[in-house]
This record gives sequence, structure tokens and C-alpha cells, in this order.
Amino acid sequence: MGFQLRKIGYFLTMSILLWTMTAAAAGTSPPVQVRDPWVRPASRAMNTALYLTLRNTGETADALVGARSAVARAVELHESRMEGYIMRMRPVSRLPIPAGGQVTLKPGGFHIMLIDLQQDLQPGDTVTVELRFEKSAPLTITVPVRQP
Ligand SMILES: [Cu+2]
Repeated sequence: MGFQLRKIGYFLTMSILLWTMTAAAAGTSPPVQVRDPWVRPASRAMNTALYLTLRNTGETADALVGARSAVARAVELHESRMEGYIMRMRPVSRLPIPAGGQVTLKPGGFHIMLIDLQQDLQPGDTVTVELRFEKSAPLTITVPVRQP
């Protein structure tokens, strides 16, 4: 009888402990935060770009390593740069976000390329995108479609 009670007591203690830990984890905002995301309008079967600012409030460096969305056949991280008088894009495998710092994806620089759109994207629409990071948990964001 005494053993049974101790066992129940142990389970109760563990349950409360786990519940507290879960609540604490849920209350913490993710170290990487997204600001001002937007997507340039485009038609079905075309490509377009997504821009945003990533803030790293954590104490360790992280990196954006990929993204995906149901609205595009493929999603890639790109960098635009001038080569002579021509603007060119190249894929990048990771986009570093320094600890306590931020990186801004903007026209003429880094962007998330949505390739082969599966639908028209018009101003006022929203797009759901999942961002994947080297260390932080994936983030699902809702991004408005708008003109620059
Ligand atoms: Cu691009």
C-alpha cells in the first residue's frame, strides 16, 4: 500500500515537472524572429521573390538554410548582385544570421525565390511559407503579397 502511494506520488511529481517544463518552453519566443515579410505579385507559372528581415535574439549564430511553400514548385535562397551592368542571381546554401543581429532580404540582395508558381499571386493575397534554420526550429509564416 505504502509502495503504491509512493509510486503515485512519483508520477504526480513527474507530471507536474513535465507540465512546468512544457509551459516554460511554450512561453519562450523563438530566437529567430521574422519582420516585415512580403512577396512581389506574379502570375501562375512565373517566378517571384519573397523579402523579410530575420532577427536573431539568441546568443548563438544561426542560419536560414531553406524554405518551402505549397504555392511554388521549388523554393531557393538567392543572392542578386551586379556583374558589370547586369543583375544576376545565384543560389546560396545558407544565409547566416549573427547572434544578436539581423539580416535583411531585400530587392537587389538576398531573397527567397519562389519558382514556378502554382497560382496567381495578387496584391491582398497571402502566402504560407515554412522557413528552415540550421539550429532553430522551423517557422511557418504568413506573408502578404504586395507591390514594393
Ligand atoms: Cu532569385
